[in-house]
Formats: sequence, structure tokens, C-alpha cells
Amino acid sequence: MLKWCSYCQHFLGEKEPYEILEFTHGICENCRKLGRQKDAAHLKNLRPIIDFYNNLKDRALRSERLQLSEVIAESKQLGLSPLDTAIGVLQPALTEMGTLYAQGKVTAAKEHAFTTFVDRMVTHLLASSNGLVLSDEMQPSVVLTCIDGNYHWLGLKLLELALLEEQVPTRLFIPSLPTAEIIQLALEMRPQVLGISIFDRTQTVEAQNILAGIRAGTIDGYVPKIAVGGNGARVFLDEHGVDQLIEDDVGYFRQAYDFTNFLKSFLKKSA
Ligand code: B12
Ligand SMILES: [Zn+2]
Repeated sequence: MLKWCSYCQHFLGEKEPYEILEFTHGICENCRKLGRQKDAAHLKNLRPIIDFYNNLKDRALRSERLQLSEVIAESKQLGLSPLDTAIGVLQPALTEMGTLYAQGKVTAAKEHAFTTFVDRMVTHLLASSNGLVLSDEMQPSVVLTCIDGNYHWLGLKLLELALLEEQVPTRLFIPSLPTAEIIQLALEMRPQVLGISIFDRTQTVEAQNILAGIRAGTIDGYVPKIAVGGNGARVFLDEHGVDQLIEDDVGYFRQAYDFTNFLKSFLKKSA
């Protein structure tokens, strides 16, 4: 389920059952603090966002060419932030397209065309964001990359956007890097967190391989926290029946906002 604040139309994240991509009402911390739930005048219908979502999918299914400026204008008109549009609307729409494709109900061409549109949208959002701009000299707190052979980097681009908007110094390396290079990069850049994206459940082993490589190569005991996300991490978390799993060395995350929330306290603690 996709949970939105019914008072300010802010996306609050996914909740169980995760496989059902329907909109559900919630309230954000800010609206709760402002006591908005006590005044029915603030309650907004989620219907316009649901219509926007369905309309976008329908147009993609009809192979209508989606115009970036048009979709951005529509989301602005609804009062949605660019990041919420990307994570709360485009991401689930893409997941649905992917499911239909896997079921043989949508052609590869349609799915790829929609993926390209989402990619253009995310690139545009990154370019027009007011988030942190990292200079070459700035040491990143977070380094993100896809494990070797994983070309699902769209999610990481969105994560980069979410982190930069939270002012977290983040460096992204896509499409994907060989394991030995990921280890080398971590040892050279020394981020507090190394985030890797995996698309298959079996690829969770890469977190241990990378960790072992960093431990073998470190000369002063430096080891970053490894964060794992992407479709493979979601399947892993489903198996464990949890939303996220944070161990001493490795953390598994389902959603971008879970990770940004985790980082807020983690980076403060290790500062
Ligand atoms: C788009 C897509 C593609 C695109 C990728 C485009 C790109 N540049 O990213 C293309 C067409 C290249 C592709 C190829 C393939 N794909 Co594909 N793809 C998808 C699809 C439809 C959507 C993925 C996506 O981008 N979602 C939108 C983003 C924003 O969401 P996200 O990736 O989940 O990321 C969010 C979170 O997960 C999280 N996150 C992601 N990474 C990380 C990392 C960290 C550290 C953290 C904290 C969080 C985090 O934050 C993100 C933002 O909110 C999924 C369907 C699905 N159910 O996910 C299949 C899917 C992932 N693909 C699948 C498959 C099988 C493939 C192919 C093997 C298909 C083929 N036969 O060729 C190839 C493999 C290519 C490769 N070697 O990587 C399967 C994987 C199943 C499996 N276990 O193996 C899926 C699940 C489809 C399916 N139902 O079968 N794919
Ligand atoms: Zn709110």
C-alpha cells in the first residue's frame, strides 16, 4: 500500500501488504504537530493523486508519448513535491509495468519506454533540485553503487536525489562496478556508509564479500556500514517478514525514506 498524508499530500512510504499498490490515508508528523487532524477543513481527498497515477499508467499502456513538462506541471498542480512524485507515483507505476511485463501482459517496448520516461524525469529532478551540490573536494558520507552486472540503477539515482535533498554528501557510481573496485573505492573515499543495490535475492552475498574485502584491505581499522537495497533486498526482507533489518555491519532497506531516516541518527552518532 502507498501511504500518503491526507492533510498535506506528502508521501509517507509503502506499508504492508507491499504487493498491493493502492493508496491509503495517513498523517505526517508535521500535520500531527499542527493538529490538522482535529479540523476537517484540512482533510484532502487523495482521489486527485490516484487519478494522476492511474492516468499516467493508462497513457503508458496506450504507448502515448509522455511529455516531461506536462507531467511535472500536473504534479505541481496537485501540490506534490518532485521527490514525492518520483518515489510515491513514478516508482510504483514502474513496478506495476514491470509486473505486467513479467506476466506477459505488456510488451518489452512499452515497459522500456516507460522506464526511459522515468529516467528522464529523475535526471530532470536531479538537475533542478535545490539539494546539496557536492564539490570534488568534499568527502562523501555516503557512496552508492550497483553491484557488478546490476543495471537497475534508476532506484539509486532517486536515492541520491533524496539524500542530497536531505543535505547528505552523497556520491553515486553507475551503472555498476566490479567488486574489487567497490572495495577500493570505499577504502579511498572512506564514506561512513557504502550503499549497494542488488536486483536478485542471491546477490545479498555481495555485501559479505565487499565487507570481507574492505576488512582485508584496511590499514587503520576503517570499515563503513554496508547498506543494501533494491529488489533483491526487498525479497530478502519479505522472507524475514520485516521492513528493514539493521545488523552491526550490514543494513537491509526496503525504501528510500527508511534509509534517509536511518542515516539521520547514524551519521549524527558517528560524527
Ligand atoms: C526498470 C526495470 C529494469 C530496467 C532497469 C533500468 C535502470 N536503468 O534502472 C532494465 C530494462 C534495464 C531491466 C533489466 C533487467 N531486469 Co528489471 N526491472 C525493472 C523494474 C520494472 C523496475 C525497477 C525500478 O527501476 N523501479 C523503480 C525504482 C525507483 O525502484 P527500486 O529499484 O526499487 O529502488 C528504490 C528502492 O528499492 C530503494 N533502493 C534501491 N537500491 C537501493 C540501494 C540502497 C543502498 C538502499 C538503501 C535503497 C535502495 O530506493 C529506491 C528509491 O525509492 C523491476 C520490477 C520491480 N518489481 O521492481 C524489474 C526487475 C527488478 N527486473 C528483473 C529482471 C529479471 C531483469 C532482467 C534479468 C530481465 C532480462 N531478462 O533481461 C534484466 C537484468 C539486467 C541487469 N543485469 O541488471 C526482475 C528481477 C527478479 C529477480 N529476482 O531476478 C524484476 C523484479 C521484474 C520481475 N518481476 O521479474 N529491468
Ligand atoms: Zn502532512
